[in-house]
Amino acid sequence: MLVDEAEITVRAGKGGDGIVSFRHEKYVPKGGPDGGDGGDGGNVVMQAANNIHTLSDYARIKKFAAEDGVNGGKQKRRGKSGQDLILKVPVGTVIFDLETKRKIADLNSEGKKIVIAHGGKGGLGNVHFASPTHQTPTEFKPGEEGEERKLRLVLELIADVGIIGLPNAGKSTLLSVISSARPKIADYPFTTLEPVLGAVQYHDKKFIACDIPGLIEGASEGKGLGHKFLKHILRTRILVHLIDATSPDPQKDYQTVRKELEKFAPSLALKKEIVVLTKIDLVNLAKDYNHHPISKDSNKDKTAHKQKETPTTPDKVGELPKRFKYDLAISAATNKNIKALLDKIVQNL
Ligand SMILES: Nc1nc2c(ncn2[C@@H]2O[C@H](COP(=O)(O)OP(=O)(O)OP(=O)(O)O)[C@@H](O)[C@H]2O)c(=O)[nH]1
Ligand SMILES: [Mg+2]
Repeated sequence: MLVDEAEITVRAGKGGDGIVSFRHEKYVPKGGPDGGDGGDGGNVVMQAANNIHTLSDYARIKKFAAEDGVNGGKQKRRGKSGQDLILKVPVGTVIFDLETKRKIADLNSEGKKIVIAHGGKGGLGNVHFASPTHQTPTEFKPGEEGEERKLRLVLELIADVGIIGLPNAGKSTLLSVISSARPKIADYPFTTLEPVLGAVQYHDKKFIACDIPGLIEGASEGKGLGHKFLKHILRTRILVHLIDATSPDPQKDYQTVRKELEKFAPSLALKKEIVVLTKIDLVNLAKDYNHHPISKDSNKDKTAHKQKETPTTPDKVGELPKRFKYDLAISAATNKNIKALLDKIVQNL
């Protein structure tokens, strides 16, 4: 399961205490102060790493602490500093302070890191408190406590293209056709239970597409599965909105999903969208449907237009919707217009 949220507590190391000590050397019975300083406590650092894919490590263990600094020693020896604790998280992890709800960091690229809790400073040994009039100081400073924070981690996957649509629209099938990803595909709704990323190589362009579980009315408020995963398309640059061409009401299907996008996050609704009718191998291609190409002069639109003249065959289940506006009509089953779709995606990236 893709664990994409976790709540954890992190504690940085406490600084070591400074100590009180006096020199005891042969023939120097009353040596001066020589109590050393404590070492600093270790920081807690969070770092994005490509080889970590989920937050599952943080769902099981909830508390993480960096090493404390060691107390100072005699002969002005400074205690060893505590080691930093480096917590590796998937690229795309957003860190929030659980108490203030404020966003602390967005670890959106490989290697990006942040000190999330600072180690306490080591305390001063009594050697620092000596003066000509105060030669046997017994003062020292204890080490400072390390910072402790409660955090909420949210993974927002990094993808360029989000594939969205109602359950069973054919999203996973499309991803499996354009990338090497092999998401589960089946003829029933909610086959996909968690987002799947696929790397697409098309000519010299490379991009990441994300297939999310189907969206239904109320998804943004928690119905179905989609809402949990809408966050994973927040970072995409383009949405490919799939509409099942065999649907009795494509316009309604389209609006249902659009409404959920708008409710979930206005930024989602503002993203570029390519509206794609799919499964057109299953329908007759009506001559008078309202086709709205994005650009009139590109090749794929010619291909799309050609389709309108495809002769009807007896086993088709219905006709293409007449008044529904879309950019492209494809079939992931026969590969019809898949290249045209990839061209359109690449143009818009
Ligand atoms: N004939 C035909 N069938 C398709 C096409 N695309 C998808 N299908 C079929 O439609 C059904 C649903 O496909 P999926 O890719 O699982 O749909 P999905 O949108 O990922 O569904 P959820 O994950 O449940 O939301 C499967 O039986 C697919 O084989 C297509 O272009 N033509
Ligand atoms: Mg699916």
